[in-house]
Amino acid sequence: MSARSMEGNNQVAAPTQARSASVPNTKGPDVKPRLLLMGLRRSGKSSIASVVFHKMPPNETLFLESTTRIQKDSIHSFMDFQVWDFPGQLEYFESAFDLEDIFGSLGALVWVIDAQDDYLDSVARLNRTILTVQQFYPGINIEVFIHKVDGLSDEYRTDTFQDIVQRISDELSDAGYENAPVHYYLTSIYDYSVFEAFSKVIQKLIPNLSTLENLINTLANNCGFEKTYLFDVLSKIYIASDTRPVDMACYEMCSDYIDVIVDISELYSWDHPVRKRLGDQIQEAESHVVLHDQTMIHLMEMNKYLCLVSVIRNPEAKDKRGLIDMNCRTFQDALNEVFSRSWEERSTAQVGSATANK
Ligand SMILES: Nc1nc2c(ncn2[C@@H]2O[C@H](COP(=O)(O)OP(=O)(O)OP(=O)(O)O)[C@@H](O)[C@H]2O)c(=O)[nH]1
Ligand SMILES: [Mg+2]
Repeated sequence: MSARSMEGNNQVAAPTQARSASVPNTKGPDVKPRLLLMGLRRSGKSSIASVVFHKMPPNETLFLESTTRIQKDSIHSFMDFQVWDFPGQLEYFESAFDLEDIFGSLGALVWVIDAQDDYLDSVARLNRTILTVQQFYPGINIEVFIHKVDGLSDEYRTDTFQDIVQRISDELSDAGYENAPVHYYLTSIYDYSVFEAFSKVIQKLIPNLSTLENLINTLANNCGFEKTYLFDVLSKIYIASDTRPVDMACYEMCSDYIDVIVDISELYSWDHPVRKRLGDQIQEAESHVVLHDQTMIHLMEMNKYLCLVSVIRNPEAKDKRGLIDMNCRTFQDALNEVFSRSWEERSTAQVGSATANK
């Protein structure tokens, strides 16, 4: 197993910058999609940003202080984007705020509702926000995170979900919006749901998503993969997958496997004084494991930011590793063409693009 070069590459490059809300810096050629995290105080906005983008262990969010200024995070990854974490209850529709500065950039508004608390006030504010945003910025996706559901029973969770959806859609249809782009997710930082939800939010902002999905579908069909995810290694959100139904257990397994490989890489990829290279080495990490039930997980690093993780249940797959690797390399070439950016310049050796069928 060559587990090199996974470590250290996927930095959230710019540190969190706290800037006064009244002097946003969105002018100029900065066209990064922007994710706005809004909602009432203590609903969990900063916790979500810290857990997903800064690898903070969920328990440590208990010590987060209340946000007093808009926290602007620039995320440099396969796609550059910004995450703005707002203080709760901020009256950004007051004249002190320039709406164009906040909503004027293509992206998503993520509204976080604390489902363990009384949510009526939050829903009312969200309705006001949606109506304003729809009026002036209809291109913004509105993503509602019904959050902290870890503390709720399954039944109560479903009831809460339905009640919130009903209250929002009633208000919107009264105002004449039948098909407003509002999507709902049940989330918690204590399981994978918040990563899954963020994956869906980010995917809507990727211009080439359907091309990526088509490529992954072709690869998965040719190799007999049960499920394939293209992960952003640092945040472990997946930016695309094949279009078969999402299976949370598969996602969790793949996500955990990335952790294993990153840990091994960090432990063993330091420069050993007496270690000699025996020959040319593949740049990217590549690894697989076969579990007790014969399920194979196959991981291949695609570039500085992304890795492809597949679940294979076909018992013959183990004998066809060479073919799987070759198909994944062909996929890698196609992927890097899709994201033709400077960081893929190193892939000079272009292999033929024929995909071999299994
Ligand atoms: N049970 C549970 N608690 C959570 C979850 N997410 C966040 N919390 C807790 O909620 C509390 C508030 O979290 P913050 O992230 O500071 O909330 P915020 O929305 O940023 O609050 P303001 O900055 O004041 O607007 C913290 O004690 C977190 O530990 C979750 O998914 N489940
Ligand atoms: Mg906060």
